[in-house]
Amino acid sequence: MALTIQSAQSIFSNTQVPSPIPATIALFDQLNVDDQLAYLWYAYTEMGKTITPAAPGSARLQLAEGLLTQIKLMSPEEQTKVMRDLANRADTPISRSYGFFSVNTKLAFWFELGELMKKGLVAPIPSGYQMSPGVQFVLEATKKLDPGQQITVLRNTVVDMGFDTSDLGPSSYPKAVAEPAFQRTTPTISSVKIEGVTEPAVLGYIEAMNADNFDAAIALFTADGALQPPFQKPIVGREAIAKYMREEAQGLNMMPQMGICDVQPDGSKQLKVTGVVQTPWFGVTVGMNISWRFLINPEGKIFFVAIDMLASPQELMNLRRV
Ligand code: EQ3
Repeated sequence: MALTIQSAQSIFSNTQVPSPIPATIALFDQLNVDDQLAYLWYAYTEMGKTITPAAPGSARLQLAEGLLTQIKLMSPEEQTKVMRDLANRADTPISRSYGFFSVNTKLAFWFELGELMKKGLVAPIPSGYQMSPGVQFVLEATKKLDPGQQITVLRNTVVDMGFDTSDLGPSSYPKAVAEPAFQRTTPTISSVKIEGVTEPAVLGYIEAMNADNFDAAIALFTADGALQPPFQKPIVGREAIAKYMREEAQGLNMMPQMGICDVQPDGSKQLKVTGVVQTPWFGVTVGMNISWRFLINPEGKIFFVAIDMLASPQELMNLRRV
């Protein structure tokens, strides 16, 4: 029977439990725009007491420099309006430019705005701002998350801001820019051992990703293979996966721990691997508990891999088959 992405998506689905991350983002989405911006400020500064992101490199900041310079020259009222427009996903020139940024450039843009807010060069949260009960509720919910989940909430809310450029025609696309590299601060994890897993495609995938060798990782996929990032639809085909990896998978440290492998009657294999991933934004200070669900075709190529954020550390041990 031919493998399909739809059937691949459901492998080991019975081991998945609801994640508190989308639940927290749903609460955030219900806040009005000023409360959203205030929530992000309080969540970010609270988080900053224990963990702080690494400053983005100058090459990355350069991509956001045009917008940041415009914003610095504005009056505090105009600056606040820009931030509201971004959170509202309004159709304005700045919100459009932001919409075209890659995920890491969006994060770098807000990182820098946060620094400028601290220095008083960009309008802070209005001084008379009274935290609404809604903001307090979402902050309480956020405190219950582990640090890996907290940074995922922050990341995903920032990524969703700005005008949605996906429906705009190619004539409105800005000139393509090369994605700056993330400098690795820790030695590359080269030899991978996963308790219960010896599948070469899986071990090769992790090794290639840990070296940012995306060409090698892509070569392990079938031509019609797919990668499904957390809370997203599958990205299909080698070219699309390669583009995604260059933009979003640089500098990650992947530390798979254990897994199971089921061989199917047609010779394909279904594997579930659990472990920890670190992002270059927070280095070794934050580990995200995740699982990889692989479907390997009978020829040993990756047809599908889904990456899921685990709901709790207990899920690292959850390798049930049924
Ligand atoms: C200024 C301030 C504070 C207030 C203002 O009102 C509003 C905003 C937005 C503000 C600023 C907020 C800032 C600066 C937030 C910064 C957040 C950051 C840097 C978050 C970074 C998070 C990174 C994460 C969650 C990375 C996760 C990566 C994963 C899980 C990777 C998984 C992958 C694996 C394992 C694969 O095998 C394939 C690739 C893939 C990438 C899917």
